[in-house]
Amino acid sequence: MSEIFKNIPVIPYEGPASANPLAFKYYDADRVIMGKPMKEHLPFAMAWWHNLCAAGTDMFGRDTADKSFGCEKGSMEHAKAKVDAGFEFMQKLGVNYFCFHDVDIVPEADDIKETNRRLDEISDYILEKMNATGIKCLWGTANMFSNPRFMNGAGSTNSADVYCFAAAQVKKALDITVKLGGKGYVFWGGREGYETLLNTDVKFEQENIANLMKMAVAYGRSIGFTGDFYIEPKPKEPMKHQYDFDAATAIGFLRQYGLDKDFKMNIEANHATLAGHTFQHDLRISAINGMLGSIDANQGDYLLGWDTDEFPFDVYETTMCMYEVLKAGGLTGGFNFDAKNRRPSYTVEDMFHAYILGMDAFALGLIKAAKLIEDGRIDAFIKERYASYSEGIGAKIRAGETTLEELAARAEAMGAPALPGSGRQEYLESIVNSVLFGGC
Ligand code: XUL
Ligand code: CO
Repeated sequence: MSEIFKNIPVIPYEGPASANPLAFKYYDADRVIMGKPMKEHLPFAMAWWHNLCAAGTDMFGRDTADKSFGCEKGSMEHAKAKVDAGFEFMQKLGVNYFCFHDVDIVPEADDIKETNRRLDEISDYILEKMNATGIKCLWGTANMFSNPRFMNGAGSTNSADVYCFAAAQVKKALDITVKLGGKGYVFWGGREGYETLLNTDVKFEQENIANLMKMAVAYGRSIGFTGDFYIEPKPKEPMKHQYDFDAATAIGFLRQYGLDKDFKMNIEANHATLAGHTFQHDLRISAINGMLGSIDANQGDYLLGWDTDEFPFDVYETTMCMYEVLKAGGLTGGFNFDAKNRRPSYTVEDMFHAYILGMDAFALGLIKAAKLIEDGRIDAFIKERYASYSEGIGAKIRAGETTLEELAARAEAMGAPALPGSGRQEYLESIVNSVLFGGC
């Protein structure tokens, strides 16, 4: 097999002073941060769909990039060329994982039996490459949103026949994920929602989604899948309202239907911001519920109200992300670049620049988050902020040993409380800036 990205070398680490566009400035795989090498803190994954399939088509224009890899698109030869390209790409960057949808790795046929045959064939080929390179599968998923049959959803569809097709796709995607040793299996409910409540039975649809997930857990465990199932919350787009709105909503849903032991969250930065949260918020909500599983690493655009899937660039965001990840003791999953080049960045070099940007942005975030934690002032401030609960009546409240009458009597005896301590937001933000930029 000949080299595909001929003008691109293996990407070296050259340090912050380097001006080489094809070198890492901050991602130094073996550098130890808080007792662990960067590559273990940051198990990066390539998203098959954006990197090897998407070529720049948007609502107003066609492809700008050539992702044919010298083959006819839609053929099995092309599917195999994508495998070759993907593995060469990951090896050159030192990316050790990939994520895929069923229809990213093969062209979908009209007959599901033929699609499944193609999946068997391509997964044999992927497995060969995995064994030869040591690259692993982070997670797999089924695309249950592109085919017109899923216009009203997959688990939430009004058609029992379409529901069977959703089940068939989940079953096969699980087979392939297990065959490739995937650590996780994702449900992103792209069309699991509604356009109008006038035609929608929300309770009915949510029960059906939960049942599909229960069957997936039962089947996955029966074929030896020991990893985590993930919900990837997103509030809207393509549907007006999606049921997995954000981490809090998805966690409530999982608990309601008894799925919380098998599922965790796959938090995507741009989905959290679409829900009106920060990325950090959804990570924190997942972490405090013991459900921070994996991350779709990207960012949105503050000027645009949709899912732009940009490569992570904002180091404040990656720092606060890594702060949450370090505090949570790491991820069981990894960091999947669910991100695409901007449409005018259509060359092979751009594909590599994008991953270098993303990996460096997360490496910087990791370095700075570790410094914030080691600095200790933020933790100390938070501890002090709640100090009134560490003794006396506060400690009694925390222990759940008070009654409303007792507290009301205390309030009356006090007359008026002292104002709570200052939140000191500006002071805390200046600590973040001095940790981020202190060395200049
Ligand atoms: C779409 C999205 C998906 C999921 C997998 O917004 O994030 O690509 O990550 O289906
Ligand atoms: Co995603």
